[in-house]
Amino acid sequence: TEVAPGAVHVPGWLDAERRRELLRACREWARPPAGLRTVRTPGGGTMTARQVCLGWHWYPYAYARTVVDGDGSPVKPFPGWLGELGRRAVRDALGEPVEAYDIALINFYDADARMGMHRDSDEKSPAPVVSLSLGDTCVFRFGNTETRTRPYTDVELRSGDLFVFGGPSRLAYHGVPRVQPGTAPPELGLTGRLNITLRVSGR
Ligand code: MD3
Ligand code: FE
Repeated sequence: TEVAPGAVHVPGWLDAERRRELLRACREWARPPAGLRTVRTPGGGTMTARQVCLGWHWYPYAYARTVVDGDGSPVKPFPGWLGELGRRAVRDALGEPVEAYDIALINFYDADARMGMHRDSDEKSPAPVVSLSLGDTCVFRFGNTETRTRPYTDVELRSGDLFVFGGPSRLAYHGVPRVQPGTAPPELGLTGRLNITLRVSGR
């Protein structure tokens, strides 16, 4: 479903085996060193979703090769198989080829976590962002390129969903106003929500 130009939602895109594989991998990546951390913004705020990065380390508002705002370790490598999954996602959703992905940001949301309206503009490539969701359903708010306010469209993202943001949607404001606790499919064995975004650094 095209939610806006270049923004395509593909519910249930990940098959059951892929969901289990991705969750197992996320649990590995969450472990220290360079594991899951709480992100603090320069204004003194704290992000409620905790994060781990692969390939390039994101911190507000730049990329580095080490966990400059955490334990200082080198960022974990970005695996080739994850990049191939991202390229297949873009081919399926948009029907166009894409450069090689080299960044993954993995956000873990517990029942109370949310993400305020923001734009992702720290990457130097216009390549589409690939988003994969696991666990609890969330309300995802997809806005416009001008303001963090209305007009926006609220979409539920469920376990196994793919969302691709390319073209004019690449720089749209977006956020996660809430998670719906206890909505994860029980067979996955995940409490909370995981979101994996794949990006091209352009470096
Ligand atoms: C639209 N993550 O990691 S996924 C983020 O569910 C982020 O964890 C949310 O926003 C999450 O930056 C939303 C959907 C998403 C991700 C990246 C985008 C939408 C996007 C980049 C550009 C435009
Ligand atoms: Fe974002």
